[in-house]
Amino acid sequence: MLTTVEISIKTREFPSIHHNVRTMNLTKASDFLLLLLLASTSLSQPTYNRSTYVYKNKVYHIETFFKTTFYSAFMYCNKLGMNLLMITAEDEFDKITDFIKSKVKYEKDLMFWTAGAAVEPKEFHWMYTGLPVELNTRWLQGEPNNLSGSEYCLQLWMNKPSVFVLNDQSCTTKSYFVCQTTN
Ligand SMILES: [Ca+2]
Repeated sequence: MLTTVEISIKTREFPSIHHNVRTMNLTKASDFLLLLLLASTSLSQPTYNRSTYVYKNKVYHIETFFKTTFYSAFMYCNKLGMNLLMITAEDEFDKITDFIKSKVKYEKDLMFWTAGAAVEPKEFHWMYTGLPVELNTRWLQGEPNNLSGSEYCLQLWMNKPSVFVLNDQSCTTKSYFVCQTTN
């Protein structure tokens, strides 16, 4: 005897599950268990995870699982088919830092590498385009300072709770980083 199982699922969020449920006529308990497994597998794979942000025509990946140097962060983003972060507008700075603030807890020295590098001390350009970093109001007061003559890489720094600023930092310092889609 056939048993039809009706399960209410938001089709907009999980269209594949809905499709499978609607087309299955369950004949025995093993089929029902298979259905539950299918549902749990699909539910555990959302479209974007907590570290992904989309704004305008870019997708951003916020890496807070491990800290690394500017160089390794640069290569890691390339491995993902992405670039290290380039912020080219004031609204982009606000949006990406607001997203990070909504996802991470403040801690001392909470920093994120960007793709900014100094062609001369305190003169920052984006590595991928060669264009100058034009976020002059976003530097922490007194930065860039090229401390000890060794700060040639650009980072976002949450220097106090809910406040992000720019800072030049030694490229071998280990910190989190942000990748973005290439465009
Ligand atoms: Ca500095």
